[in-house]
Amino acid sequence: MPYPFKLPELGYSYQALEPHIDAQTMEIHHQKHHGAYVNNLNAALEKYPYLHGVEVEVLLRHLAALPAEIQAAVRNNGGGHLNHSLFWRLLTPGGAKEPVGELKKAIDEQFGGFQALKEKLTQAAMGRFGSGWAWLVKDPFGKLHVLSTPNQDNPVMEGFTPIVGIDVWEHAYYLKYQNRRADYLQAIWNVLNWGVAEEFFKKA
Ligand code: MN3
Repeated sequence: MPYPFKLPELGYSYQALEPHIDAQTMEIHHQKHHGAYVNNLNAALEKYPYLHGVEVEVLLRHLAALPAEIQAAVRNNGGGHLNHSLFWRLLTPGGAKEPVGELKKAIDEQFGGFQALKEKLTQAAMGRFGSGWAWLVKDPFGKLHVLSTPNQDNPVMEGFTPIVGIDVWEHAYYLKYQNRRADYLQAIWNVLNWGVAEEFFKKA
């Protein structure tokens, strides 16, 4: 959905991911952090009606073509909006707790199994200095990659399609885990919905 962008409903309660991700973190993360990205993105685009029909993925793929004065705002807030919209979907309660279907097959073939993928994703997430994201992505030629991005950059900016994204900004875990990013990353596997990841993989 293009401009005006709206904060999507989670589709589940803020408590739903307890005890792995606490309700207060979810509420602040969704309403305040994601809410601010949406408001700031809309504010940046307000003066540019010719961009009002454009989806956020397309804006992010073509940042260099945007008016110079809004490139940074669209990168940070458009990225923030897209990243979190994907993240809430991937955390939807229920679903498979490990890879299924076509995605499982690709992970087994390309990484040697789920355990090996988990280790790679955890490494990418631990290795991201400061704020950013760890990702499982698909390239345009059908291959999977694990990578990390700084700040709110999304892999679509580099031509990849996101399959799984893990938010490693401190706001995603600090209230419950404080500085212990590793503990948050251990807990995240309990709440990732691999059925949704499989949908993203098949659409890519
Ligand atoms: Mn976040």
